[in-house]
Amino acid sequence: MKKMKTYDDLAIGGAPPAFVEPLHVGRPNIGSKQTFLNYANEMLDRGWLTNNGPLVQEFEEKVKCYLDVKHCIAVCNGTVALEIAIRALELSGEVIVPSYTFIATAHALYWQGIKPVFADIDPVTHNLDPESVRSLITSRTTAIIGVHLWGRAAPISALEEIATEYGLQLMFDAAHAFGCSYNKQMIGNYGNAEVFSFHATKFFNTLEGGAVVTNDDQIAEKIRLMRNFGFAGYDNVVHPGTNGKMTEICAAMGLTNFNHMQEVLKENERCYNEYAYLLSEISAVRLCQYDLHEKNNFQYIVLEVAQSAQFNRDDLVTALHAENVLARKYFWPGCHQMLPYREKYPVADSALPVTCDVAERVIVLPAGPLIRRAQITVISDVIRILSRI
Ligand code: T4K
Repeated sequence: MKKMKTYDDLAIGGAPPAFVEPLHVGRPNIGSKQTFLNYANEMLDRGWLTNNGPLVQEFEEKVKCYLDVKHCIAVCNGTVALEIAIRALELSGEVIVPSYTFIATAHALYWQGIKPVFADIDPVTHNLDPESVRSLITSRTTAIIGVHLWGRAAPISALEEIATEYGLQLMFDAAHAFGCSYNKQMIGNYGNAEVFSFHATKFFNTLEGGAVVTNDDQIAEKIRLMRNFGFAGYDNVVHPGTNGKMTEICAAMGLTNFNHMQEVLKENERCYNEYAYLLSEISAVRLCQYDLHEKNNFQYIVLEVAQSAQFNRDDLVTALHAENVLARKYFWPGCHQMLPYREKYPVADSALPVTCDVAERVIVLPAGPLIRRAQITVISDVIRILSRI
């Protein structure tokens, strides 16, 4: 009979770590090295390295077709994509965003002199709570930025309704949601514009990179100009712009990874299902669900430690790190508690109870094609042992 493992079998209980090499969250998904190198070779032979080169143009066409969206403007990263979109939509004053997101969502506003106003989230979806959004609208509010956290769509219809009712712009930070859908339509088609990150750690990466996508011709034109300092031809600057261009080598990685995306998706789903199976009987944790009627990229394995559990999230992080499983506390603390914002929002904690609670209980586990079932079994065993103590 298989011997039941105990606390002493954990590395924090004295045993050696389960893994010699660390298991990371966010290992990059990399397609065929040869294809990438071929693109790189062609690029070097051509001597065209950046500034809207042929690989960037081909990449933008692929993204447009894949999402069935009218315009894709590829940029150097997701944060700059947010900043340019915010500029192009002429947001000002106050903009409502979730506090439970990566700090870039808030910084992209603050960096441009706009006040991020933090709304609370839904405890199950971890996305904006429309009622909280509604309660924060003032005469200074110009927009709402929803985040499709973990690739799960923000409450798009409810936010559209609020935006229409109050005459606000609506944008989405879709950094996590490439390849995901809402009401059977690809994310990228909602609001005035949506922004993707193609960072190395994302489901789909271009090393560093991002894109703004929109179905609005005028906004697209403006963003395209703003990405390149506002130049409309030689010597003619028509907008205040920045250097937001995607390089050719990044587009080469994107084109390479397009060929590989379905494989990654299949592996991500396999990994998710294995976690779901092995964790299903541990009541101390809840694995966040994806809506199986929609397209999902299954990039994130997100666990909530139950309030009633014998251990807390930080205990679990400590136990996993001791085994060399480098789980992460995304996104703790909420943006409103980070140094640049906390003095400005001294009462935010009481206004954002769900954010504070979720941020204390969520842990993100290593996932993706490189993670094997045997490793998931060990991770699940660690959680099982902790929950028995
Ligand atoms: N909006 C949202 C909702 C976002 O989540 C993000 C980015 C953005 C906007 C902004 O988009 P970008 O400007 O970044 O395009 C990471 C990423 O750097 C960041 O892109 C991402 N969100 C965030 C959720 O995660 P960190 O501070 O956790 O990165 P780091 O260096 O700790 O790496 C994370 C893990 O990935 C580690 O376990 C190691 C592994 N890793 C990382 C890299 C870069 C690798 O194995 N290989 C690599 O090359 O922010």
